[in-house]
Amino acid sequence: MHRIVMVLCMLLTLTPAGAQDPQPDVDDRMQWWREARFGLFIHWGLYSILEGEYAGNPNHAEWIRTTAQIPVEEYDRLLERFNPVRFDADAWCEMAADAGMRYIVITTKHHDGFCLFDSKVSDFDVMSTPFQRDIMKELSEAARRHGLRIGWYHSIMDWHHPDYLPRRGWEEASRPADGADFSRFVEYLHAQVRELLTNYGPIDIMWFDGEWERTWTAELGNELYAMCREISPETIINNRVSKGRAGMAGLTREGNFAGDFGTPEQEVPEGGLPGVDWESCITMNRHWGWNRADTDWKSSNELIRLLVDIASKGGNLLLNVGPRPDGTFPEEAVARLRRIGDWMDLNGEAIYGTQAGPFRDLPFGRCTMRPVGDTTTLYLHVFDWPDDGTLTVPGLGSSVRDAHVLAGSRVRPLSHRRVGGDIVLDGLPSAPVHPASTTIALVVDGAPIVYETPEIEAPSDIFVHELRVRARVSGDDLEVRYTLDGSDPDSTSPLADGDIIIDDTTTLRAATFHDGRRVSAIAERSFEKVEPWARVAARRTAPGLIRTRYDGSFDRLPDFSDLTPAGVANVQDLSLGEFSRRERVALVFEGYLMIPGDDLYRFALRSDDGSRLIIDGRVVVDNDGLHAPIERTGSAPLARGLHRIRVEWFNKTGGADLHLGMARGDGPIEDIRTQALRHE
Ligand code: FHN
Repeated sequence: MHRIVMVLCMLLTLTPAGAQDPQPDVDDRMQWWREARFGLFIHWGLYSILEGEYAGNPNHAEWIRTTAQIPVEEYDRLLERFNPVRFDADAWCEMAADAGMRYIVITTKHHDGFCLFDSKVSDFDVMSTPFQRDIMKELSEAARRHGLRIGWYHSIMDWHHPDYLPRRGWEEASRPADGADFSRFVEYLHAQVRELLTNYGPIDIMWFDGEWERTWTAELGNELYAMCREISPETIINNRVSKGRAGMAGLTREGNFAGDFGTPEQEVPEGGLPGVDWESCITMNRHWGWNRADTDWKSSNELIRLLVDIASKGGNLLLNVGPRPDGTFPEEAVARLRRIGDWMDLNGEAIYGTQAGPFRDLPFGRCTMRPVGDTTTLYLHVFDWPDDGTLTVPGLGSSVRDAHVLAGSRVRPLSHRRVGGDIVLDGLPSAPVHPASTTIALVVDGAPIVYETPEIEAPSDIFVHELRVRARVSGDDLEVRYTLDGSDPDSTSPLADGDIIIDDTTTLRAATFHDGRRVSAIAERSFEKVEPWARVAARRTAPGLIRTRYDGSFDRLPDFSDLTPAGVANVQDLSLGEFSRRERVALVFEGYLMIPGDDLYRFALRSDDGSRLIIDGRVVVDNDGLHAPIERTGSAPLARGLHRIRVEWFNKTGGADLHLGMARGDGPIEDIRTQALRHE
């Protein structure tokens, strides 16, 4: 019986569309999107007029109203300057189609609240500018003329509507929230989404954003999702409609969070995620909106490899362009789109409608695949072209029917032979077809059989007493055998068929076996038995921690020794309390953590924005940076008794979050008991 190797995927679950939808409905409406693999993201609006520069600072973009703290009255005057006379929807769509893109997602309204469409419920729209043309109308019609699908990006967060809450901290005084009614804002949001889904023909995607602030809830998100479903059943909706997005990693946390696909941002999930729909949105340079000073453009070859990498993991790439104030695309973007299109002309079949390849990693590049009848075509994307005319495909157990290089009409056949658990291809041309990536099509019988190197799973590489470790590979009739004495595993080595208990410093070496024969490389991982960090002596202690506040605008955790405290308090735990709504603030929590027994302890620190956990003066978790709520973990071997603990945190603007959990040994991560927190 053939085995399909399920590529080990990140321990993430995706709640399919609005959990109430039966899967078949989702599969039907997602089909075109799964085939498409590649779309164009467009960030355009009033902010584009400023080209990223304000008061001598050239590093702004679509957030400029907030990052430059521009008063709303001043920002509104940009309406008079919005007149992109060179905007040509057909030219945009032609460039996207020629690049091999299958859909476009454009900002109908970004966080600044300006609407690029003719809205009957707002005057802060394109009809209040000299341009007076409905951009969504022109673009949706042009897209269909060019065979493209059309999607609307729409921000929930709105820095202009009087009923949106919260206000930006810096403008609370100048733009008070008196009389603001968030439920009235929700009605406004619904009214505009209804306009967008009913006034412009069939809309293929609703791409929500700006969902992270505390006023927007999962309940409101699920309601908005349901409304979109009702108005336009065929429209697919991203996971930012609700509250399920796990930070910039973008995939959907477990729970009842609506959304048809995950939305990693500026990153690509580590491994393939079989059965999960996700799309990475990524900029060509460093900004979403146009920034004239940003010359840090990714090369065309980097962007081609990015598309290949994402497709090889079963995802879509939404590649961004930030048009200039006059409505044209930057020359750098035009050139990149053209070169990507040249590559797609030759290799599109290895991207469109393919699935994640069956290999966890390949030394020479990536792999996408497509089942075809009783065979599977494996598309090997070779980044590093061999100079000896041969290419080894490691661990491929399948029978090969055909192998050839994709080179347009110049298809070039290759010979192939089996060497142990590998397939070796011969007769490769001396030069690659394309410097970014050359595709070799390998047709194999049935579903691919891949002998993966075992994955060695362990909660940590260090331990105090013992560690439970697993060495696993997917596949019905594959075995994993291992050694702990540094020797190579062979057919007589112990089977890894459950927990392997490690109770001394050692290196575990494991390999995959099939019919008594080793068919994979050897995986190895070392584990060290360590002494726990000694407890610290403390004078009399009392419950709780000491929290010190520092006011300021930070992009990273500051050096607190340079700052003057703005307030000190005794607190019960790490709850943010009033600070969950504060901007431009940093907090330091200090005291002791009571540890119940000698062991290895794992810590999970989640925050928005940055944070850091320090125990006995050593950094155990570093979660610094400007980001939405994301969690990072770390571990420390601790002796029974008191240990000095320090948690640093800051929030610049928008949502705020801080949470610390801990686990003993390989137990579950749990909230820290307040009784375990002490201070002198
Ligand atoms: O804040 C926005 C940002 O401006 C941009 O629109 C990105 C694109 O996905 N989304 C938000 C940040 O996650």
